[in-house]
Amino acid sequence: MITLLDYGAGNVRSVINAIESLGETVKIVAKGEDILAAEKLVFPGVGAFGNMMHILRDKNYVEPLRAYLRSNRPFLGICLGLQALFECSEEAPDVSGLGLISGKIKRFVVDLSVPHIGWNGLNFKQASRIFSGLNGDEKFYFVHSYHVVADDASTILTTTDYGCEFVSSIQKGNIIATQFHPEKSGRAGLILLQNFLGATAEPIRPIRSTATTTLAKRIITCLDVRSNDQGDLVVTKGDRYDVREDGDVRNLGKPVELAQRYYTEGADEITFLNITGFRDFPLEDMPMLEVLRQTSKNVFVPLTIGGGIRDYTDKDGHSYDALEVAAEYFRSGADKISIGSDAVMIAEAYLQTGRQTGRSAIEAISRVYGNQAVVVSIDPRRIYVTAAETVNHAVIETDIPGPGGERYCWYQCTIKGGREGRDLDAITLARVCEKLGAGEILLNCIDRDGTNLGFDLELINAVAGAVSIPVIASSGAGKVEHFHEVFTATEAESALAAGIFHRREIPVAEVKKYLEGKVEVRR
Ligand code: 1PR
Repeated sequence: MITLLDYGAGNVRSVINAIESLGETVKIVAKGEDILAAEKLVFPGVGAFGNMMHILRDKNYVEPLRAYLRSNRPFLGICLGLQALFECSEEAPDVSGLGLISGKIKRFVVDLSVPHIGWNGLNFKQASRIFSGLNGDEKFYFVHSYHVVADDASTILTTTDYGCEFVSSIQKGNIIATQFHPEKSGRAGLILLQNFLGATAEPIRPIRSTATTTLAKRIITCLDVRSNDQGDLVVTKGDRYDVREDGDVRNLGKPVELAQRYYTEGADEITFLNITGFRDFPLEDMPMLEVLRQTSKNVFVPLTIGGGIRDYTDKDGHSYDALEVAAEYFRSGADKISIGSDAVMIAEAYLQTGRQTGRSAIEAISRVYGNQAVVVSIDPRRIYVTAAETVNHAVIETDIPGPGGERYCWYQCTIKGGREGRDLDAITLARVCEKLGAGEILLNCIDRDGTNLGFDLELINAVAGAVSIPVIASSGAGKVEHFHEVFTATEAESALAAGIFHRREIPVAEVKKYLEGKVEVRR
């Protein structure tokens, strides 16, 4: 029996699912005594350090947790569950941590995107039983803006390189904690978890084949989901966002089955977009939540869900806010949520008043779940102009002239799945959303969606150059070379594709095989 400390923020479902998939049962802590009575305690922390410590104090978990840790019984902390063990964090300078291990949590100051999101390796500093069965070159999933600076080198189990060498796991007696998420790290993560859960693994110190670790470029598969005219929930695919063919919604498969297939084939992340979310309200659209619940049972890579995340009042006058919608998604197995139409409305309101209200979906969700949990999905289309000064938008000079030979264009934001264009450009939207707390940009492109013509490199360079958060390049992938192109000609951290994977034109593994040796990928 594993005892799991769930303090109510973030995706503990994945941790439970991963542990259960290894044949263990999980008991969730309901009161301080449950912590004291635990035989093995797992503490997955997601979100913001200050919020986590406040909740632990409010629930009177701090002293039982300290007592448990002092007793040297098996403990596995994950992400914030690692950071909580230290004295304090720059994320919330007035809030103290558990102080079990001497050291601090600092924000990344690096010339790279922050948060550090994705699959990175480990430099092994000591032997540990949790490494049994690893060859040393595996990658694990990280998502964080702050990292541990430990005073006592003897506690450091592994480090990882990301513009600097930071502590990625620690061990002190039976207390083990990782900055990365084993429950989201595919097979390697499950091996590590199994080693923690079992008692028999021999301590080993794997040897890496390279001197430093490198963050992999991620390959993301995207499932656009909606009900077809028969009422079945299907994965569909648009051609420049038009998902109908001969009057019917294209049906490319069942969401849970396809997600499972992509996990097995090596996708680094899976994104579900409820593309009619602007009409249907997600909390009334239970099938989508069920898709997440079912998928997260067997798929151990990060899951993002988007569509309909906004404040809403139903026909009976019941009001929900975006935070409640997001909370339901996280509880059902999502690691990140993606906001599309509402992000445009939020940015427009911000640009009009110049004030942050603190109440927008982006601010509210990132405050509770952390910036890394909030993706903003942008649906732009090109608008050609004859000269840069003709519009009050971020205009780029383009190598792909318009129909009238225009050499300039701007990228107009749209809402409601491209149905409505707004007086806002994608570059400004990305900048504002980063300021409000978004942790990642999913950059679609209506002109390229479903065309197989390749990613819009000009768009990606313009947006990636304007923000310091990671950008996911999306729309237009038609061959393996397009992935190489987007990773070498732009700063995109990851590339998302849909049609080529759904139609089995190119399997995920083939994309990775082509990229191997050219750009860093997770094998
Ligand atoms: O606005 O917050 O309710 O979110 C709705 C979400 O649904 C948005 O993220 C929006 O991008 C998405 N969406 C809405 N309508 C469509 C549509 O296609 N009619 N899909 C849609 C967007 C674009 C990508 C696609 C890539 C790769 N899909 O996600 O997967 O373009 O495709 P490709 O590799 O085949 O070219 P809200």
